Amino acid sequence: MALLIPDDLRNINKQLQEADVAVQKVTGLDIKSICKALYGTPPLSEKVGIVPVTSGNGIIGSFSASLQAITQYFGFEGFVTDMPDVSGYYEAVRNGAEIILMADDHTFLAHNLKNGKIANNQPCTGIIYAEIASRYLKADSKDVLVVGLGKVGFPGAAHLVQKGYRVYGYDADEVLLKRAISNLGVIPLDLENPKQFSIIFEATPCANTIPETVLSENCMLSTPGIPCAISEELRKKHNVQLITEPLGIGTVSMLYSVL
Ligand code: NAI
Ligand code: 2YC
Ligand code: MG
Repeated sequence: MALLIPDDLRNINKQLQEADVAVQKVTGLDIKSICKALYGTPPLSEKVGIVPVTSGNGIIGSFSASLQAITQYFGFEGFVTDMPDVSGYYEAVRNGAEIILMADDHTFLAHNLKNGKIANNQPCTGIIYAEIASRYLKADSKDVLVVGLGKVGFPGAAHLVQKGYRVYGYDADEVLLKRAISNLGVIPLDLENPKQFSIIFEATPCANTIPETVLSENCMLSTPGIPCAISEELRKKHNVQLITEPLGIGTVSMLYSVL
């Protein structure tokens, strides 16, 4: 699993604000409204206990602090426990947490202790970035390209199929591409005769995964992928409307999904 590094999370509030402005520009809605459209109920400042976890590669500097900033930005009451791991979980519950947020190297979860609902960051991230992509006001058709059909990309592609989009897909892993074709009816992108798209959703841990040949002018690229899927030079050349952010958009999708 591709792990965040502290540098990805620098100025998380600024990154969140910039992403929110970009989402509003391309969809007409802010991130909170996208979440409300996706999941319904808005938050009532639920108490969110953020528990640092030391397993595996250990605590990522500013990960918990970033989660607290993210919960506050979206109207939740987040607090980070003093202790990590089991002691931290106990501390969170004892201090009135309604929702637990915690992550090891493989799973980042949100668990609502009141209603029992539980969410995983990977599908929640895929679904919200796909939803944002589907709401591009200047889309020229219902065609969308999905690059990366893994733990984030596949749920995102499934969401777009369910919304009635014609989903073209590509993944470097033949097995995962075949799975998306057979399970979702995704149309394999013909790299020999690529077509241009006004909506692109990318979820890979690699840079430069979007060939210039698929970019239409002013197209939208919605991508949680780190590093970014296109260079700043290519983005400017085709005036690509880029929606990307390292942690907050996926996290608020998790939180709304357990309300
Ligand atoms: P994954 O490993 O499950 O899926 C990535 C897929 O991309 C794989 O199937 C791989 O074959 C494919 N791929 C790699 N290079 C490619 C290329 N050049 N062209 C086409 N396909 C290529 O990873 P996962 O969990 O889906 O995460 C994807 C990315 O999203 C990672 O960078 C991860 O760090 C990031 N992420 C970001 C979040 C956010 O909130 N911004 C939240 C969760 C994950
Ligand atoms: O600081 C801590 O509590 C660490 N145990 C957190 C580990 C998070 C590992 N996951 C990731 O870095 C990525 C994020 C994009 C969210 C999902 N996976
Ligand atoms: Mg995000």
